[in-house]
Amino acid sequence: PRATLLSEYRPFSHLIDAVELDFRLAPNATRVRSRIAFRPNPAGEGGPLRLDGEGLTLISARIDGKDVAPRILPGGLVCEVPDGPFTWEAEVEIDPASNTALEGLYMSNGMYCTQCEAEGFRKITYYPDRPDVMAPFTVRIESDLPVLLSNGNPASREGGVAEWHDPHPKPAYLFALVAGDLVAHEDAFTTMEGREVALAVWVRPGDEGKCAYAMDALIRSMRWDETEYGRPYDLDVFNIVAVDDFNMGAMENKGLNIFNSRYVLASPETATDGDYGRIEAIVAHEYFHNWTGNRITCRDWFQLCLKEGLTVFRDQQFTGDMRSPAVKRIEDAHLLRGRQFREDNGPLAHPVRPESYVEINNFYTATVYEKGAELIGMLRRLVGPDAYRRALDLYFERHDGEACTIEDWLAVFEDATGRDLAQFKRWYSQAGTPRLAVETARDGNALAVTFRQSTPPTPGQPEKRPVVLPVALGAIGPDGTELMPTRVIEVTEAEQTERFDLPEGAVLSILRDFSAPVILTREQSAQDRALLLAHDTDPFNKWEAGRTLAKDALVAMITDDRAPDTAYLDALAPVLGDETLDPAFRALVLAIPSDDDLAQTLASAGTTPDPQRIDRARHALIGALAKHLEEQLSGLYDAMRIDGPYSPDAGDAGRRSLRNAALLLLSHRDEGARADAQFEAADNMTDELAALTTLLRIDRADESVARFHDRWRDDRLVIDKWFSVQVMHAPGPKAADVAARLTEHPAFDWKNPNRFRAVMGALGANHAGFHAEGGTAYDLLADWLVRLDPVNPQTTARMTTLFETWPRYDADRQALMRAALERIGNAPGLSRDTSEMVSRMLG
Ligand code: B3K
Ligand code: ZN
Repeated sequence: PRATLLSEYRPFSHLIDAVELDFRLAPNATRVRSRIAFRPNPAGEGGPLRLDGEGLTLISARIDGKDVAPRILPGGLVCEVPDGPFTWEAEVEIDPASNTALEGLYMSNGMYCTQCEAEGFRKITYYPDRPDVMAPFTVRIESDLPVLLSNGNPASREGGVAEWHDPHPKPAYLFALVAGDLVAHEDAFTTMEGREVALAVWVRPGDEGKCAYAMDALIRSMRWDETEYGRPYDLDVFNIVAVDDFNMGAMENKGLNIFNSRYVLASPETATDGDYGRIEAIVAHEYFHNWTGNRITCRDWFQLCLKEGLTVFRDQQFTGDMRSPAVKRIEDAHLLRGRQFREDNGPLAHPVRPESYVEINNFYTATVYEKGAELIGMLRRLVGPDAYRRALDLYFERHDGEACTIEDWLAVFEDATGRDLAQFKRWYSQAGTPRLAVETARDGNALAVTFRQSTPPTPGQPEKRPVVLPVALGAIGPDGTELMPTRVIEVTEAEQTERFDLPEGAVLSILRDFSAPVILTREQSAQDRALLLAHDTDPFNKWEAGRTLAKDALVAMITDDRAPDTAYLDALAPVLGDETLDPAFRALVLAIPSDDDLAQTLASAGTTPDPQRIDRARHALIGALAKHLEEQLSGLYDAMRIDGPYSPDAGDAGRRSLRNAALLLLSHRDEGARADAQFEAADNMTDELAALTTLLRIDRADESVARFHDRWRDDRLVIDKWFSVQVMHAPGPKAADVAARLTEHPAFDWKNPNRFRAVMGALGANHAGFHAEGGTAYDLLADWLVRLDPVNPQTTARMTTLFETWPRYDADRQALMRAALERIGNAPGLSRDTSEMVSRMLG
């Protein structure tokens, strides 16, 4: 299939004044009638009307009331049309019950729902399915099902018919329809403009007790967007619907957000602190899209980061405000390194604004989302918070109701601040993670700091140019006092030297708050790192110092068979015991770098990672840590205990994460005694699952695994966890067997994306297991991807990325992983989605 190119963008031939849709729902034969008022687009190039359409049976088509016979093509139709305005009417038939791809209109447990982004609307009716065609929609739904929902405000409800009207012009990707036997958890919100909004979270009967947290997160998001961005809600209702079969997290359809049920449903017994946090963040994210995405949308899909990068940045700010900004920043930077750096340093590297795609669904990536959010954060840091807010105000004022580009976005910043962003714009077009090397030279009190930036080549981009790097830095004295508070240096050249007046012994703290998404390389002594771990005033770099010490210790253990570095172990103790520090922060300090993180670190330093050695070294460090800090950990385990009812708030969640981090380490000393007791006594899923995970890690979990299943067999979301943890924490050589055995389990409903990911995603996340000798895990994954592809191309294509790291490994593993990819690539009738991914990975 041909690639779509950014350079080939042309406006659509027509504009749309109004859309009316009429659905008569039936599982295998739903009829959709459309009535669309078109008029020529003055900016268009004229010509016939071309509408997108896929898998539709056309029943009839009329223009201005007269039958027409459009030419049906693969992917759409073409029709001669009058020169002026006209009304298009069509009727099509579709088959939602057979739609396993979960794109367009499909069924999940007897309920109808839609997923249209990016190009699913064309599976519902013939339409210009592109984001720059915006129109107000009126939707009529006919069905016996009790709850019938669509976008906008309810207009009428009579007998088996509901009508909805959405006054805000929108692109088709934001269309949504839901019909089912659902119950609502209701609330209300009054906007800053005095609008009364009826809120509802719709779920299957029986789940209504698990909606309170999502509703609470929604209300807090609505308030926050008003106070922080001045953005009120703009309809009389806001509905959220939870569905079990969903390809991703959630979808921001106007006034009718549709969510994967795992990001809505929560109770203390069934959801972990991590689940609560993700629910809060995703509810906020989808809600924030109402302004950044819906009111102002994207001109074309190349501009995806315009809405996604900005909305991720906004949800990160929100979580920081609701919880701890420091902890949130560390978690986000950690996630960026784990997912986005991995992507950016492999065969799938692409710019934040790609310039070509075969299947756009393959570009909903960590680069577009998370690196896209980092670009917003850098802009904010460069112009300052007040100018950022002014620029955003101008963006909303200038572009409300429009479909925009990155050029529009940057122009707003240039106009609001007077800054030239020409060089900054490279961040949007240049793929790859910049390396920033720092060297210092001293002359008395004058400290010269030289920054050298370079970005390695990525597919299709051999040469890279310097980008704008806001580098936040400060300095700490040898006694731990702050010598230089944070200042931001703008590194714009390939090589640039800055001078500071700092006495002998001062230790620089560079890239505070992770101020740019780069890999910082720097020689620094273990003593200096320990000093920063103990005294840095910047929480990110305090954590980073501990992390670098841990990594250095691990790399020495892996490459030189060294014993665990006691300097690292000693440096941790005072931080763990510092009661002025947030327990959530201390838990992050206690976390050991993951196997994948170490593999990436070794690979980018030019060493071929050996998964078994990495796993052994990591285990040895954990053992040493547990032994060295046993008394302190035991004290923490007792001190962090919470008496009283469970609350998902950040304070309690932080205590549980520190306590459970201690539990995991202590299990290497007590043979799981504490974990056994905790598994029995737990009154919440966070503690129960942490205990189970701990027992799995020391390979003493057989009984608890069985008990957990018996306890939770009727709860889908908890059973997903049951599948996942067994594979994720299986000892390396056993992981593929455990996964294979679980795929035989009667509850392995592989067409459900959550369940499929629970097993196969966990296999990919078990580094030693996935890369175990002989490649059985690669083969198992490949077999299942070949099987899933005809059923659900989108989820299949997404999961092929588990192979994206193949170039890192030794020749044997490379050959095995490539062979697995080739086998997937050669599957007959392979989807466009998966074949694009496989060919990009094989290069
Ligand atoms: N915009 C949707 C993602 C759609 C993915 C399409 N394959 C969710 C979000 O980013 O909020
Ligand atoms: Zn989004």
